[in-house]
Amino acid sequence: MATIEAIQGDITALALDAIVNAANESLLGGGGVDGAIHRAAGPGLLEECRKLGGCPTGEARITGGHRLKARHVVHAVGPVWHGGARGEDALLAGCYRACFALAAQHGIRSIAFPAISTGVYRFPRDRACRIAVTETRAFTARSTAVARVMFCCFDAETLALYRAELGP
Ligand code: AR6
Repeated sequence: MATIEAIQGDITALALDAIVNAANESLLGGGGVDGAIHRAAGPGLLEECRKLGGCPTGEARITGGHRLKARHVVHAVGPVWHGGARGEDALLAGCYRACFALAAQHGIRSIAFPAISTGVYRFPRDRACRIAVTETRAFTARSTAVARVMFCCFDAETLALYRAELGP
């Protein structure tokens, strides 16, 4: 059974096989966790991202980690929250599924996720947290590819949501 845990911290500091980026469709950087990852990884990451030609919402792409301690960055494009009637839940679930599919294909055994879409994209945090945990449990129940999943929360409120959802 995989280990699924929530921690509070800066995802750019984690020495796992992969960290996930909350990117936008251009994959060319931005603010929030995306900006932090690009700053920590150095210009080589942007150079590699340019070659990918973007990524639709609900999907993900993979690059190297460059100057990060993580070997890979999985760039997931979460939905912008428009009230919930524009397929936001399914698009966010699709992001998590796409990240796990890439992890399995690339031999990634440990991976950390930020709370995708819950910053600038305004997805309700509790709802996003339930989707993240549901998709993680579904994947780890059907595949042993990934042994460790970490939810890296930037603030204490988000950490509390994940801890409550994950249970004891
Ligand atoms: N480590 C972990 N989590 C972080 C970090 C960090 N260093 N920095 C921020 N967070 P956001 P989105 C948390 O806005 O909502 C960018 O401009 C943050 O507190 O980064 O998916 C992209 O280019 C929040 O809980 O991503 C896109 O245009 C979570 O990460 C757009 O923002 C996600 O917040 C994507 O918006």
